[in-house]
Amino acid sequence: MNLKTSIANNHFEMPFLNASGIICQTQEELDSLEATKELGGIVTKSATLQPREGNEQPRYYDLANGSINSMGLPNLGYPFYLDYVQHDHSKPTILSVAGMNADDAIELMRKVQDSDYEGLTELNLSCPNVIGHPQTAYDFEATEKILTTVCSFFKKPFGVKLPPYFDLAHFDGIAKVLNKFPLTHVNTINSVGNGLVVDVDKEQVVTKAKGGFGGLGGAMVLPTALANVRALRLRLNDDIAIIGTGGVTTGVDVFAHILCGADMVSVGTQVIKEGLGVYARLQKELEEIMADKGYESLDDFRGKVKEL
Ligand code: RRO
Repeated sequence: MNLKTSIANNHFEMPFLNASGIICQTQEELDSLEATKELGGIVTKSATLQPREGNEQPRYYDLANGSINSMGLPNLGYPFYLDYVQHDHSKPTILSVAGMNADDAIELMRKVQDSDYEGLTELNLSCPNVIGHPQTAYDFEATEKILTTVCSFFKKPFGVKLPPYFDLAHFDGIAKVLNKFPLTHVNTINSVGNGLVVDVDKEQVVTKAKGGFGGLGGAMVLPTALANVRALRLRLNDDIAIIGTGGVTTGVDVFAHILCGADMVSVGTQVIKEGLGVYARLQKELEEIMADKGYESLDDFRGKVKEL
């Protein structure tokens, strides 16, 4: 069975990634990703210009059908992650960066451009949890403006991390913007922003920052994630790859993401629930469903979901 895949000139032995933010903040966590043989690549925590502690605790809450988080971008600051990705690794890296505003995002991309790093960078335009900062990619004009500036100087391979969209007009709108730029990939979806989980026994919300509003992930977001992968695959230029993120708990879910058009699939909440051993299970289950259907490579079914 061949599970190889690629994004631009970056070749991955396996289609599985960690979702940014999941076990990728510290050197020790990144080392544990590197040691996970079923992972095709390593994605860093979104790096900001300055190190950040993130939001007050509690900021992650486990649910039967997913999770809610209000982490608030805790990270060690971009120099650490930019240094990390410039070391030799056994698999490709994706350096995630997130500005607190447009100027920050542009400055971060300049730092990457000026470095010796030649791997993939991912500009996170969709963090839902920074107090007082809306998700950039819901504002198409602002997104176009940032990408126009970035592309005026950034000559390395990069993609963007998107929030989920919920209206066909919005899929049209964001795709029209993204197709103007030489992106390697889009990563869809970030968590479903500003959900609210209520503990009815305590009559209280479950996370501290922003009055309990936070990003939803895990099984409950799978249909939204598949819709975004499919809708963007139908609209984006063919040379823009898609990383499908959201709602994966089984190898069958990975299969569904790829069937909708994903080139790679990343996993967040389920890694928190189950640990890094999840990837061996996902690989086994993906290979089982592919074998049942007589498929030998991801190309055999990628993007081929049928309509009625
Ligand atoms: O750190 C976070 O709160 C966070 C980020 Br940057 C993100 O992109 N998505 C998310 O669910 N949480």
